[in-house]
Amino acid sequence: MSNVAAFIPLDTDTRQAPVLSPREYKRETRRHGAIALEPYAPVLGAQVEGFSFEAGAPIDEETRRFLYKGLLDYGFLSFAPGSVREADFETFTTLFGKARFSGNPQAPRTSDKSEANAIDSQYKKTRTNYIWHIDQAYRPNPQKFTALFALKVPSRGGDTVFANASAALSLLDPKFVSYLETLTVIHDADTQGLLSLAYQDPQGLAEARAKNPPLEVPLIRVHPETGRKQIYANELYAQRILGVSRSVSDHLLGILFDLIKLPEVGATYVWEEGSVLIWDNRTVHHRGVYNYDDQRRALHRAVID
Ligand SMILES: O=C(O)CCC(=O)C(=O)O
Ligand SMILES: [Fe+2]
Repeated sequence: MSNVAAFIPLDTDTRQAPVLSPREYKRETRRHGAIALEPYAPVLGAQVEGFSFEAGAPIDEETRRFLYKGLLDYGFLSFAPGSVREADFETFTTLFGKARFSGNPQAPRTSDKSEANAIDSQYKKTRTNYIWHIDQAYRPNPQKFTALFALKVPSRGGDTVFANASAALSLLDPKFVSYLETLTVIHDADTQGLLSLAYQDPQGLAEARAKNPPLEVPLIRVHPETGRKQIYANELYAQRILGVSRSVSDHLLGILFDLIKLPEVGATYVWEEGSVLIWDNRTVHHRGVYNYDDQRRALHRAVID
């Protein structure tokens, strides 16, 4: 019995084949001129050193490409306080694509002219950002990247946690992955109440629901730029896998959700005021950590296509 295919990794059975190798994830420091990308967690993220952004000061194309490629390869890039000023945040994000507004009544624009929205505990009372998800995975074309600027952070807690959903998938037996790749899942914005909690007025809610009908999506998605496969189903939006019984759907989704939560494939980002993080929404899943009572936590957020 040496060929037992284990689906859930990292228990005590040493016959399990899959072991994460940080080497596969190119975890070396990468440099371009004065800029260095320092790996953050073993299979996810890099902190950008020696870089500061000035709106109006041109950034050469090679530097922009270096950062863009780093974002694809590492899954997220973080920038220490002082690298990007609050007023320059939105312009900074356009290095990676085009910013578009993506908020709701509880996560409004940061100003009239801004495409960025705020996630501010002073007026955001819904808790859907604390459930593991991929942003907008209930829409046909979710954004490529999401960026956050930390305006106000609790004295302790309020981190954001990330999971490399390609690394998580790689822990499964390839034969099992081949089966999962044949399946689709219904994603719905309101599976955990994202819309019904955010929209208080019935008409606004009806419009938001009509704009975002339930969508059939692949359980496993392929990154269009890197070709890597990723667990696409997530707890915030997945309803059920099609073509199997409710029980099989629940169990398969449970396996995938458990993998996303493994610390081995993840990174915990501890915010400081003024720090910025941008993630590849085609590589990672994420959620906020709600352990800061009634302290204020305010992030500015830009969605980039
Ligand atoms: O509150 C957080 O840390 C996560 C926020 C989030 O999900 C988002 O900005 O898309
Ligand atoms: Fe999110």
